[in-house]
Parts: sequence; C-alpha cells; structure tokens
Amino acid sequence: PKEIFLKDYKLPDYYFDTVDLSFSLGEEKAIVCAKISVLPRINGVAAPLALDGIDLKLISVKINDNELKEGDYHLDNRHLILKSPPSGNFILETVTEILPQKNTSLEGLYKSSGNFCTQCEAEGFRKITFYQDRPDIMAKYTCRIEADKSLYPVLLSNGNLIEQGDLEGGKHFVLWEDPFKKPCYLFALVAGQLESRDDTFITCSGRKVDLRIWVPQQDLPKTEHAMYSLKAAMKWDEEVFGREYDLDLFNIVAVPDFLGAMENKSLNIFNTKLVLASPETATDADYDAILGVTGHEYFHNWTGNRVTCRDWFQLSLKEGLTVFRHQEFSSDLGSRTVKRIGDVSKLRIYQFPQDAGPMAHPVKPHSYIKMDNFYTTTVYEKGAEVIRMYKTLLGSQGFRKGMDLYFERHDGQAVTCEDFFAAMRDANNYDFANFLLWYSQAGTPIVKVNSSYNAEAHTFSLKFSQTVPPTPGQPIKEPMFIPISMGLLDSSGKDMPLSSIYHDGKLESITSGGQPVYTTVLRVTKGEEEFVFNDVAEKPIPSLLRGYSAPIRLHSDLTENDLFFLLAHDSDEFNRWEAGQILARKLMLSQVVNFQKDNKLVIDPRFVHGIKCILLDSSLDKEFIAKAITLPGEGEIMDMMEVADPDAVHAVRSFIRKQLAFELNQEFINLVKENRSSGKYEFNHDHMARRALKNTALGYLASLEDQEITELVLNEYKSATNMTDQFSALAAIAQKPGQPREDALADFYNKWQHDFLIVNKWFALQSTSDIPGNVENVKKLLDHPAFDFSNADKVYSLIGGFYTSPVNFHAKDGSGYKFLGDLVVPLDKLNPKAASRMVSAFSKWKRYDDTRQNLAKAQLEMIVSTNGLSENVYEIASKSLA
Ligand code: B3K
Ligand code: ZN
Repeated sequence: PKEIFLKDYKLPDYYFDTVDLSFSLGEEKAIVCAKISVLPRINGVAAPLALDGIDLKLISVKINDNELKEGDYHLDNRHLILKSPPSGNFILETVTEILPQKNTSLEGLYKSSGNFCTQCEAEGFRKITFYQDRPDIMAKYTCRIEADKSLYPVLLSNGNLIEQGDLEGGKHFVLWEDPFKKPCYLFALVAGQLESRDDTFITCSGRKVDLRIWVPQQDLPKTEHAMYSLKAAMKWDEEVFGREYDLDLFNIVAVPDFLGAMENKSLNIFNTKLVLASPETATDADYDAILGVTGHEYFHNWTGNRVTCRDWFQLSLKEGLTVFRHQEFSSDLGSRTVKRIGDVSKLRIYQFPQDAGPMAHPVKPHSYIKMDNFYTTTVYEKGAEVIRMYKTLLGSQGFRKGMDLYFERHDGQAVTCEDFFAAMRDANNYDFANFLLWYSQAGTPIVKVNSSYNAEAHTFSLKFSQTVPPTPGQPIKEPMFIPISMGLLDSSGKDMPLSSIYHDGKLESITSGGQPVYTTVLRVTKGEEEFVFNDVAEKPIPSLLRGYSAPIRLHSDLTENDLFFLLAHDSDEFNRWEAGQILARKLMLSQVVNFQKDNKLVIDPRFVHGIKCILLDSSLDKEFIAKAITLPGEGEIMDMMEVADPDAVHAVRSFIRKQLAFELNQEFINLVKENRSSGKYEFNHDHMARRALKNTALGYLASLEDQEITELVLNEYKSATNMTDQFSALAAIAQKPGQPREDALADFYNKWQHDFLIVNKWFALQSTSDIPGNVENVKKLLDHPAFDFSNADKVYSLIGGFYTSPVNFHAKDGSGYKFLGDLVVPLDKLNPKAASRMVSAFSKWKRYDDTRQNLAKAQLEMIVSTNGLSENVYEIASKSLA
C-alpha cells in the first residue's frame, strides 16, 4: 500500500472545464459516458494525463472525436493514462461499464434496497468513470440518466432538471444541469421508486426554493421533522452567517445502506435513520441527530461546496468548520450549555483517546494510506474546537467578519486551512501568534495552573505551564496558543470585576468600554507563563477554561472544597458541570485504587450531598441536571490511569451509581413521578429536558435490587407513549441479567420487528450491555433472523456496539478480542470502511496489562497477516502495531 503525503502536493497538469455525463442504468450493468473538456494548466505543455479508475471496464476512449488505440494509453487496475494528449484544449470522451449491483463497498454507484445511489467522497467517483479524482478539479456538470420507467420512476442528480422524456422500450430519461462548478466528490445520482414530501422556503432575498425529501411512499409521514430541520437550517444560515441558498431546488434522499449523510450539491443523500422520525419510533437523541445532521449537510453548501478543499489533507477546512456551524445551530435551537456539555463529552470520549494512541494525527494530517480512515473525530470534532477558538479570540462580530472575508476571497475555489486562517487574521488585523500549530501538531495539550493570592497587594496570580505529549512521528512539540476563558468568584459565589492584568512585563487593561468585565480570555502561548490580576479585593476562586475554551487537559490546583463551591455557584454553567465531573473523576480514581487493593469501596458524603443539591435545585435546567448527575464514562477514567483496568473501573462506576440510587432513592422516585410525559410528544427543549431527567433518574433507580423499583420501571416501560420513554425504560430494565430483562427484550422485539431502525436499536442495546459474559449473547444474536452481516448498520449496531462495553470487550480471557478479530476479516471482503472502523477498537491495546496486550496484539497480527486485506484495514492494523 502506498502512503500519500501532504508535502508532495502538486498542482494538476490539466483542469476540467465542463463534464457531461450520461448513464444508462440496467439490471446487470450500467454504461457511463463521460465527455470532458480538458484545459492544460500551462498551455503548450503536453504532459501525460493520468485518470483514476477502479473496478471500471473501459469500452472506448476518444480525444477530439478520434478513438485512441491501445498504444496511445496505459490501463491498469487503478489508472487510465493518456500518454501524449494534444497540447491545447481538447475534448476527452470515455465509455465505461460498471456493475452497481455487485458493489457492496457503499461508494461509487451502487444499489440499496432496489434503488441506485452514489457516494463519491472521498475517492469514490473513480468507481464511476475515469477522472482526475481530486477536489481541486472543479468543473460544471450535466448528467443525463436513462432507465426503466416503472422500476425507476424518479431520476435525480445535482442542479436543475432541464429536460425529460419517454423513450422506447418502457424507458425514460432526464437531463440535469448544475450551474455551479464542483469537485467530483459532490456528484450524485439517485434512481428509484421514491415519493417526496414537498415544501418551499422563501430566502432572505425573496427567492422561492422547492424542498423535497425523498423516501419510500410508506415513510412519508415520518419526514416532518427532517423538513422542519432543513427549513430551520436554511433560515439560521441566513440570520447568523448571511448565507443564502443558491439554487431553486434542494433534495434530500433517504437510503437504508449509507454511511452517515452526504452533502452532494443540491442532492443530499442520508442514511434512513437520519431522516425518519415519529414520536412512536424515534428517540429524542434521534430527533436531535436529524436536526444536527440535516443542518450539517445543508451548511456544507457554503462551507465545503461553494468553497471546497484543495486536497484531502485539508478535510477539516470543511468538516471542522461545518461541525462548528451545526453545533452552533443546535445550540441556538436548544440549550447552549447542554449542547456544549454533550460536545465536550464526545470530544473526551472519542477524540482524546485517538490523540493519545497510535492513530494520533493532526487536524490537518501529514499523510494517509486510505483517506477514508481520516474522517476522524480529530478532523471533525477537534477541528470544530479549533474554529471555536477563533471565535473565542475574535468575538462573535470579529469571527463573522473573518467568515465574510473567507467567502469573499474564496467562493468557487478549492483552498487550504491556511487560507481560512488568513481570512480570520486579515479581517481582524489580529495577532494569532503560533495558532497554526493547532493544525499541524497532534496530541492533547496538558496545561497545569497554579494560583496564589497576595492579600496585601490585592493581587491574584495564575501560573500556567503546558506540554504537548509526543505522538507518532512527532516526538517533540512546541508550546501552543491556548485561549483560557476565565473569571474569579468571591466568597459569596459572585463573579468579581476584572480590571487589569500584569503579564509579560506589561500592565494590560481588560475593561470593556470603561466598565470592568467578569469573564476574560487569557492568551497562553508559552511553555510557562504568569498572569497577575490587580485590584482583587479578596482571595478568589478561579473559574478556568469557561465554556471549555480550548481542547486541552487542564490540571488546576483547585481543592475539592473549591470544586464543590464552583459546582454550587459558578455563573458559567458549563463550569458547574465541569466541577462536578472533576470531583466525580477524583472519586472514581480513588475508589479504583481501593478496588485494586481489595479494600471496601466508599463514597464521599460530600459528593452525595453535591449531587443532591443539584437534583433539588429547581432553578436549574432539567437537562442540565440530567447531565450533571451523570458520572464520567468508564473510558474517560481508564484514560487517566497508568495501566487501564476495565474491571476495576466498571466495578467502581457501578458501585457509585448504586450508592447514589440508594442514598437519593426518594429524590429519584420523585423526579420520575414529577417528570412523566403528559400529553402529546413535542420536540422542544422543555419537553426533552423533562424526559432526560426522568429517564436518567430511572436508570439510577433500576440499578438497585428492589422489587418495588422493578415494578416501577416495568410500569414506565409499559405505559410509555413515545420511543424515548419506552426505550429508556427498556435500557433501565436491561442493566441487570434476569427474567424481567429477557421478557422485556422479547416484548420489545415482538412489538417492533417490522421496523428495521428500531430493531437496530434493539441489537445495539444488547451488544453494548455490560452484563457479565455478554460476548455469548452477542454471538447468538449474529444468528438472529433480523441480523444481516451484509448490512453495515446492523454490523455497527451489533458488532460495533459490542466493543463499547469495556468489561466485555476487554474480558481477561480474550473472548471479546477473538470475537471481533474473527469477524473483521470476512467483513473486510464486503465493506472495508466498516471493517477498518471495527479494527480501531484494538488500537489502544498498549494501554492495558500484559495479558490483555498479548491477546489483543495476537488479533492484530492475525489481521495484518491476512491475504488480500484492504488498504483501509491494513492502515489501521499496521499503525496500531507499530
Ligand atoms: N462529507 C461526508 C463524509 C463522507 C465520508 C466519506 N468516507 C459527510 C459529512 O461530513 O458531512
Ligand atoms: Zn461534513
């Protein structure tokens, strides 16, 4: 396998101006004709033209109407190379044959439940026709599609429909024209039996845009929320970023076999689960995901499509930015704090471990073997944190100015992360120091802070020191530019006014319009650095990294008392939650030590009291309470240990949950009773917050061995009137092995077996379970009639779910590792992208004890030595072993 490096980037020798595609879709094969007008980048230089192509059968190739003979080109299983094209502009025409029905890779053109669809990002277009498959080739496309009219009444592609008609033999055709230049990864085609929910959106300049969401006819009633989400996103982008939609039609198509969702120009394609929702069948989390993803794909129209990436190393240019945009969108439509807590948790659970493991890479990677492996939480979520830091430093208005300049400069271009940086800098004339290191240095910075108060001088000092841990290929790191948003609390818990700071030999005023501020942003840029606040009337308690202003690990010298104080008083709600999490982590780690020493586990009464105060604080948002009483995940605790011990961490977390449930029993019961759903399901923050709190309380209660509680939980399950409540109650019951669990799971399956999306949830609930010896249950489920190894979503639900339970995946007898290892190889034959995702579960193997290390390593070695492995799996497995 060949590694591709950012430093080797070269401008293309040829550009493509217009691309006219023509598809004839048959039941065995499809014929693709491509007519491309080619322009040499430098006139008169006739370099060979290399076109990418995989799994294509070349029928003919013509230049300026002359058919090429075999000696004129070179053809292998990855390329078609035209040896000596004419020296000026020319027309290239190819005819190829492809087999969509045999394509199981979920990229290129393939069939999903009877319909044709495409997925071209990152490098799938080369499975459709011979092309320079790279994003800096931007061209104007037309697309003609011809197919049987009764089997494929709906034929869609990008842009506007400009012609259609019937043909002989029961066929019909359409012709689409996309007026915007685009890279080929944004090309899309859909053909099938679909119906649309239609709506319209009037843009800020008064244009009418037709909106259509395409699904099988019986699913139309479940598309209301997706349409709501789309319209909300269109309006939000106008209001917040001044971005108007640019065509008269916007289509979304739902297909069952699809990885996530894709922002193809005016023809977004989504996995069905990200489109369909009804109160009876979808949970609040599903509703939220639909809102976020619909927004995300829509926002790509400007950040990704109008301005795209020069090369795939720049992926975060569009993904980090678009994740940031969809996070903001969801925040504005729901609760900002709760959304921020969710996003930060996600970063800690998924991105931090990646940044500390063998696959650690910068937000802008330096190299890849298979680009698909770099659609990572680092590029997406850490990339979004980088964008958020621009906003934290520049303020909302400065950030908006930077965005406006970015669009003004680069509309219609394929650009780099540095171009984005330059727009932010130039629009604000801001000194960003070494901020660009966030794109090139991998690893989560560790920042230590020590504070001291001088009672005589009324000054308060914060001393920061930072290190960035070594990562593969980057043993030595430079200090980074870390924005620390912070405030100081007085002894009554109020924010103190901040007026000036002594820093770097200078006194800086930090007032705003002559008024003192209560939150400020410190620019920490050196390995060691001190900031001294003046006029601090009493010894303050600092609230640091408010809103999580940088993606770092912060170690402060705050005492437990300070943290309890912040938990109770901080005006920054995010930091109230954070204080509770830090306390919980400390408690869990201390009990892990107890567990390992065979000592009795104990819970600090102050912690129980802190949780109780939160539970009873009626001034707090209910979803915030639900988050604040949820303990950090097991993975997060294991990440903080020298040697990860899944058994100890699981025992401790279960113990604390149970102890809280026991000591706060009545409070939890009250919360369940007070927050039961009444009336119709509504997707709004208040209703969702009530459900979240009630169901979190129910989860705690169900950890107890108590007949009455079991009755209560069963009753919640039976009386539920929406999927959120029903599924939460089922999950609560399923925590413990036993007859009630078996019965409830069987009942749920019987109710919902006709709905594959719900059956997938049912699989996932069981596969992710922590019940002892769960590997055997999951193995049995592989033979369940509803399971299908060739369906990626079922694989993710059942097999992918399994390794999210540390106790079971890391079982000391190696059963979990073997289970996964045995499945990766056959899966790779069907779907390399899915298989490589599964292999990532092994990548943290060095974090465990010797026994586990040997067992996991043996699986990785077995995988790497398999013949005919995909590049996708090879890259992850070999890098994990390195
Ligand atoms: N841009 C797509 C990702 C495609 C993944 C290809 N392996 C979805 C998104 O981030 O919006
Ligand atoms: Zn995206």
